[in-house]
Amino acid sequence: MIETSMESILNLLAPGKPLRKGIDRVLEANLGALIFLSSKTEEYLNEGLIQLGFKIDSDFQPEKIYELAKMDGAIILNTEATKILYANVQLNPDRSIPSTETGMRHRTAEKISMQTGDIAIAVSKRRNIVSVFYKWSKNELLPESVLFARLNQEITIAQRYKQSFLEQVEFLNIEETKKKISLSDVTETLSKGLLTIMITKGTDKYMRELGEVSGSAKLEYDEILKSISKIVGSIIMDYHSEDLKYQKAEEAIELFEDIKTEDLVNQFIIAKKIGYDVSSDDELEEKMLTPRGYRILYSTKLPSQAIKNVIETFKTLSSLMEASFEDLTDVSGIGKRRADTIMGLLYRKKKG
Ligand code: 3AT
Ligand code: 3AT
Ligand code: MN
Repeated sequence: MIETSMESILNLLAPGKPLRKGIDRVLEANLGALIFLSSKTEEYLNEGLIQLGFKIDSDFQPEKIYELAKMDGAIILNTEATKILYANVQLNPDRSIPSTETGMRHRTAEKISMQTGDIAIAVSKRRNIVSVFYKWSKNELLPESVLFARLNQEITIAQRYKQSFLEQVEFLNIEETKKKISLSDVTETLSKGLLTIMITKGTDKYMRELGEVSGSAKLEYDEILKSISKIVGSIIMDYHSEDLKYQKAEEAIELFEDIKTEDLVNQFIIAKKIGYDVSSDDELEEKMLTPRGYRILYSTKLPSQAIKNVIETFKTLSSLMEASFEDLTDVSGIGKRRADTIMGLLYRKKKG
């Protein structure tokens, strides 16, 4: 993931980080603060953009922010928030810059951030909220308890989708042995899997803000993304109209990278993404497909090249199911141990 600037800012402000601790102290004491993370302090002083104030010049400590917030004016930090440079500073951003805020502290924070491209944080005394201004964007920091509740709520929703997806996969597992899979079975399964991934990914905004305190939700998040992406990817590779050349199953999800959220429930669009141009429900249900066998093979620890060789040899899961031990060991990359593993899998699949 690319680290955007707002992301690194929220990281500086994650619960437990020193800057956030300082701000939390200010909030608890019902004080306000205006904190400016200045990148060119000397230049700003010369331009009159900032007007001192007391020189502090010390390492950042949360308690100091609280003490300094008792004074009027702004507190100036370096951009990494590791040093407190000045306090009781008057900020004079360009008056002609428009602002959508009302109070002076918030207007000043918004304007100076637009003017300089630096970060300004307004801690509201009256409303007990923290607003982070960066260039043209504003983010309100939610209290940890609220973030935590929302994160857990959304992870719970993701878990429900995951469950429903896995039930649908189980249905595919059974139907595949009877060789009756319709295109609509496949698109419905993919739809559920892709929704699970999308909902799970949606929780990362809370996790970014919560940082290290995301706790077990973070583990669940990683688990869902890893396991579900692999299954969804191997279903795509099983049923796509062409044999795709991805090394890892989860890479196949890139076919859906540009799909709009609302299209994740559109069976025709999903069908099209996996290479089938259909326009009616009847076509979706009547088009019968045969899996190649990627999903069952990716469920093992076999290296992807060996999997590729097996698929190239047998083409479909049904002809793979007919393979003998010797047929398997004839495949390049498949020795006796691997052939054994595959035979065991196929045996269990035949028994249903
Ligand atoms: P007290 O210390 O409260 O008697 P003060 O002169 O220190 O008065 P404050 O800083 O408490 O004043 O601010 C009171 C209001 O004045 C709040 C804000 O609307 C306005 N204000 C404060 N600082 C500025 C500023 N730099 N530019 C424009 N308005 C300001
Ligand atoms: P609250 O929500 O009331 O905390 P506000 O945006 O309504 O914030 P105020 O006008 O009440 O802001 O001002 C509160 C304090 O903010 C007053 C002063 O200490 C500081 N402040 C306001 N404008 C400036 C400025 N231009 N430079 C430095 N400090 C300022
Ligand atoms: Mn006010």
